[in-house]
Amino acid sequence: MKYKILLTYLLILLLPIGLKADDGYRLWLKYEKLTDAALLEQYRQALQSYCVEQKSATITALQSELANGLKGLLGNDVKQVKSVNNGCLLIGTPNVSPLVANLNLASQLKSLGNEGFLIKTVTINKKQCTVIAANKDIGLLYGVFHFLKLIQTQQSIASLSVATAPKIQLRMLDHWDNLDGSIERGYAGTSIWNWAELPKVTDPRYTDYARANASIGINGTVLNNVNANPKILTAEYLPKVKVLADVFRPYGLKVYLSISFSAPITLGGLKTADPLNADVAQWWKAKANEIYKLIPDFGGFLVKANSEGQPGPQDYGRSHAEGANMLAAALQPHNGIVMWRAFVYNTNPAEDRTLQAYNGFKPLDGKFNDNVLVQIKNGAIDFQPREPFSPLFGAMPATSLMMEFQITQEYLGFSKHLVFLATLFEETLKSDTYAKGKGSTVANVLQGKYSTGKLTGMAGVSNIGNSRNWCGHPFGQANWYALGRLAWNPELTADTIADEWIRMTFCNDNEFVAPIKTVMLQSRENTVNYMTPMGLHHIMAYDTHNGPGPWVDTAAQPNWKSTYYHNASAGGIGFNRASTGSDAVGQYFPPVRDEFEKLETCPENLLLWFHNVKWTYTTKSGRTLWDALCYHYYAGTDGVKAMAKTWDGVKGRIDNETFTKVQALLKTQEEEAVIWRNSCVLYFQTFSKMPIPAGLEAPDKPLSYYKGLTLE
Ligand code: BDP
Repeated sequence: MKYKILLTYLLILLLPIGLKADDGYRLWLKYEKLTDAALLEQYRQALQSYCVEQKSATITALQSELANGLKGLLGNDVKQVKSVNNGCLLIGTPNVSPLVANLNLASQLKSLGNEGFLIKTVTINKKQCTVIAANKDIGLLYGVFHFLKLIQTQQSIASLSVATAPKIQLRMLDHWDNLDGSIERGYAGTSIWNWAELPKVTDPRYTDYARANASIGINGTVLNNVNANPKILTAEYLPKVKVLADVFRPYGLKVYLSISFSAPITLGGLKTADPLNADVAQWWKAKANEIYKLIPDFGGFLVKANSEGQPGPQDYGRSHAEGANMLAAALQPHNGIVMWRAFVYNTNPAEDRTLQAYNGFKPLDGKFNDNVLVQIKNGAIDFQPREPFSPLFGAMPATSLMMEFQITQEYLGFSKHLVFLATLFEETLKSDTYAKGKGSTVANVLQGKYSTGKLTGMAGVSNIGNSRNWCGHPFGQANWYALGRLAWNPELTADTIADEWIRMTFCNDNEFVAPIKTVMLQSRENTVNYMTPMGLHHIMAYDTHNGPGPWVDTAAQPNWKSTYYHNASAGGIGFNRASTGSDAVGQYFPPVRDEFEKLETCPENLLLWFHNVKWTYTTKSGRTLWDALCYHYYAGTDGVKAMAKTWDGVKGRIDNETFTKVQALLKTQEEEAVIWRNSCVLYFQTFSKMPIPAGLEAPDKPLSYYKGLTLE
């Protein structure tokens, strides 16, 4: 017995430092001391000192990040020096730092713009050093984060030659935060912006927010909900916004605001918000001047207009372009921009909702001012677990287009389900629009390769709240991380991103990294399977979107009903969007159009998005549609079970606090996946009248039970 107690004590003493309780606050910037002694020695040799010859707020931020990061990772202080010696990390821009200027990097820096950077192993006065060079200080900060990542992920820094620059200009987080602290579709607590305390009190969390964004290259933040409260533009709120902009500035993070199009009426007391009215234009000009006086580098406006009840130019018979251009003219003298959302659809059930954004915006191609971007959601409906890419990408070659992804999991299990969204993002980005022939992927469109528009952008609707670990689910952080990485380089793979994130967030132990990467990469397909397989969509609980609701048949507008989308009947299931139906396929270029058009060539994971299919239709697996659908639902729940089992298997490899939290969340996910599966299978069975295939576990409760359930 005594020995047992002694052994337990010994084991506790032997636990590596990395296993101490972790509340997730530090995100992927943990900087825990490396445990591999040999590697540690190599890094210490290569990093004996660092040298920075310039000063600015960004440089101060960079120095503090570097000093803290290296102290954490290496376990010792790395001293700052004035002249280089062996093992020195030199950081600077050639126009300010003489030591960097001597390295003649001009030709290599030329193509890297304001935000790119070089990291190279160099010899200076016969001393072996590493240089981080850039054209601007912000490039240096990005370079330092990249360099720290190399160490966090335990890569060799012995002979480096990194040159990278962002492929997309505007890399944005959109907060749907309301001024009362609530967050539309937010599941990680309330807003991190404490409007009541601002501008007097500045929460240190704002700096950590900026650090995290800079570490992944995000350079813009929209602070407030697209369903905008006009008050954000008042003299009461703008000084609060200014304080946030001041905190974020050294980190290269610009502030933007969502505006309400009718603000000239609600705030300005005008009788109209007609964009062609001179007083209205003048009101916005004066408002822009007022903002820029406080925030000289203010980014601009994000606008939801004539969508879901929001005011807009169409209220006055004007077009979206006329509305956007009027605002753009007010911002243009200050170099501000307008992000005008294409998420616009009406209540008319006769016109397929998926057609409407394209039909409304394509005719406006070429009509927007140079400082306007049209912001398009990844799919034509609304952030579903799987949608085909929006046909608008590729359809507006004379307009600057930007992507809007949703990081917060409105339709994917909130912060209760582990769903790594990088695979969803990657699937969209890799989709080929064929706008300019083969290879015209959405990623290429977003890089502006085929456009005469001048701006490029990618935004993610944030999943951040004031919960201690920022995103609620510990794996929710990975989706914030993924958005930043893909906005910097939309050609990255989900695999690479998962690998980096796991190593930085948890550990480099391969017995952990490999299985958990598999979990992450399979997680989204599991969710598609237990929620909306084979192209089903928008069949979740009404309004809350929490849990299944395929039976939802009454709603404030017809195209909010589940039955509108799945069309299940004795004859089959799915939305006919082929040329015999709504002809949504006609919005795509051939050969995509032809592929979607025909039942035989339509990808089965989008089958019911484009077709109404008989229950007895033979799918590629040889199964009837009904059987195939059932198998997908069961594969989804089996997949979650497998994820939970894998997680159980890594116990002891990370801290217990995070381990038990994720374990409990996976349990909830498993339960909710079964609820999704049973609800959908039982409900659709009332139409197919076919048995659940033999060997699949029968639902334990009747449909009426599931219809009465409300998920927490
Ligand atoms: C939907 C959300 C709604 C948003 C809207 C939007 O349900 O809360 O306001 O999108 O993007 O996904 O404007």
